[in-house]
Amino acid sequence: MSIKKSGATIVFFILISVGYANDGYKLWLQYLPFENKAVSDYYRDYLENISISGESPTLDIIQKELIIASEGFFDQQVLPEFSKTTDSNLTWIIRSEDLPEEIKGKLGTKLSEVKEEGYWLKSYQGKIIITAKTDIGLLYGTFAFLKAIQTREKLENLDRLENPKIQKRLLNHWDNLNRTVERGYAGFSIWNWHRLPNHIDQQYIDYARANASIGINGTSIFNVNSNALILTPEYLAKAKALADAFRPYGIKIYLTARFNAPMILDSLPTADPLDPDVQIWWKKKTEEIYSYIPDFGGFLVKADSEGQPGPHNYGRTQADGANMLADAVKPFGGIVMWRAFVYNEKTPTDRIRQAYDEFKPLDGKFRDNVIVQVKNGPLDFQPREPFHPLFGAMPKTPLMMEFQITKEYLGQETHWVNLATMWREILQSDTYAKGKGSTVSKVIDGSLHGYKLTGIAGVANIGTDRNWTGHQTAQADWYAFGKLAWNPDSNIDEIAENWLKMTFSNDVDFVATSKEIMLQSHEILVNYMTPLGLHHIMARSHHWGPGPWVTGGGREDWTATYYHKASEEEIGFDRTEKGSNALAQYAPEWKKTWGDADKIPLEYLLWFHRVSWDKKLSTGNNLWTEMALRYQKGVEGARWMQSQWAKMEGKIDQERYEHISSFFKIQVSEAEWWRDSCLLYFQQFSKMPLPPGVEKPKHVLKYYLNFKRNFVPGI
Ligand code: GCW
Repeated sequence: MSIKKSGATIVFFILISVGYANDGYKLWLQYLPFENKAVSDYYRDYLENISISGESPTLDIIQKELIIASEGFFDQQVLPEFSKTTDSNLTWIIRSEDLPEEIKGKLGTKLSEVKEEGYWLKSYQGKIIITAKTDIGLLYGTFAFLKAIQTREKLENLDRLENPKIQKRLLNHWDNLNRTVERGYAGFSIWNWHRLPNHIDQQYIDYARANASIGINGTSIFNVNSNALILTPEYLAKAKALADAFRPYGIKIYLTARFNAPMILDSLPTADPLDPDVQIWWKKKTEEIYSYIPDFGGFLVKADSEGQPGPHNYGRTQADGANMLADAVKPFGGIVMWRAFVYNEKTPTDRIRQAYDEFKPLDGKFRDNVIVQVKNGPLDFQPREPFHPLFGAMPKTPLMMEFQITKEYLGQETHWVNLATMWREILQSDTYAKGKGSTVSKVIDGSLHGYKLTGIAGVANIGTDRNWTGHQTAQADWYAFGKLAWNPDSNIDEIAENWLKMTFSNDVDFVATSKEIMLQSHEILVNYMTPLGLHHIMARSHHWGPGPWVTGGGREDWTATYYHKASEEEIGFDRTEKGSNALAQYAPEWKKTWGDADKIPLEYLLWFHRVSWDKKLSTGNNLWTEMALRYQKGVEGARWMQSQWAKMEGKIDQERYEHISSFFKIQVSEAEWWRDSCLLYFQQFSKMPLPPGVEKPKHVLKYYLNFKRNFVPGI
């Protein structure tokens, strides 16, 4: 094979090994050998004959990626050769401005639709042209081309012009300087602070490759529960080393800012955002950061929440705090991502209403380089929540989405649950802000309110585990996050299917069966953890496993009983006007359905209503029976997933097959644990027997109440 680029001829001999054990390190960039000669011959033409026009570190990366891909695809020695574009090349990788005039003319005005990070894959007179305005666009286009091959698309008819719909597409790492990861379940932090800045681990490069392959263009490398040390020269030098390594992949570094850093690092008497000395301190600190990282993306801030300092400490608003930092980064083109996850430790009102109550009146009061980062739901990444009512309520303030890729509340990386299903539910929810069809996706891609700044963040699920994410299938959530960040209206069935093909195999049966598992998995998990709108009933602190009995302690809104309020008569949180009226934060259209206990979809029933145990539901069952049957259904669902997976043996490599099989043992037993303990606990209130079809719990309630596990990861 030959890949041609700018003159020089380089010859590589690369030995191919196929069929060896696969630990999953290569993620969806497996580039597995073609299944037969016909397929191999078909793609060989396009892969043998590639030209790359120009010179840059990013183009070098493209060249390397094509070599890696060819090594994987072809079970033979590879002989790449690089030279300038000639007519004989079948695949061209070329900036649009460098296209020959004749071709530019033929491609017409559509070429101008390709924006900064966009690309166009175009089959043209027997060639594939990968063109873009920028080298990063070419990198994205190359990954799209390789994906088309990995998923066995026909290339002759390719005509794919893509631009990202969201500008800032970030991972948020909750990684600490001691390398623990808050809510991380895949080992330790991949950032080896001790060895940085001099040692750039190969894993950083592979991290950047993986992210670039799905269009992620930013990363906040440090926990939002921040440590001011990250802003000191010692750590800035380390962050700079990462920024330098990531730059050619189109990835910018962002840092979390601890609000009282001026007091901690330089003994200022205050961190009041309106104090001129504090403002000067941040300006100087920002200048210093930019002297290390000239394209530093900006700050991510968690303030006035869960013990983090913030503007409240000085009687100031969230806008005062955000604007102070925004002014500091403004001259350098930086932004501030200010989190809306703000709630008071005294629980003055229903916790889920507090962010809206605080931020809504501030709409329009933020600088234009501030974007407010809002979690998908108003509580905290529960298995199911309605969308956050701030979406649609802040027309004058750009809002970005925060999803949690790491599965703090969804099985902590040992359960197979496809998060894209849950994310779609949120993204396609209608805010009705401008009438029907005002979906959350349109809020965050900026089209609904005309936001100038748009963004999305995913709390990373990445660690030092060989397969990066703990569960092999949790890689799918990282992948899907990137795809939905690029286009929040993407089809999640296709995302799942492509991920399976790229990661494991194109075998039709394998893809169909595994996709079905993925698409059902979220509803199954909701059933065995939090059916009917139950929420926050997990164990205290480490949040692993069930804990509907969690009560007392320092904070009411960190207990389970605060949320389910079970009594002998009823259960659920009344959020209608008779209760906390959090429902009023949504558009009136929602009041009609969600406000009525008889009309509300059962998925949200106990989120918004207190319901008596014997109330007859639309299914014909009373509440208790429905709850018990749903828990049972969840367990059966987990067993169904397990049995479907068992049929996949032999269709993929044995190592990953077995890895996933053994995780199913955990998932099924934990599903039973959730069912048994929650039903036994709630039965104390309902005082009704388990309906037929629901298995008898394995232990008595006392066993579950006393169950303790030491050293659960992630805290
Ligand atoms: O869900 C909670 C987590 C905290 C996290 C917090 C947040 C980083 O339990 O660990 O802190 O959310 O999002 O700030």
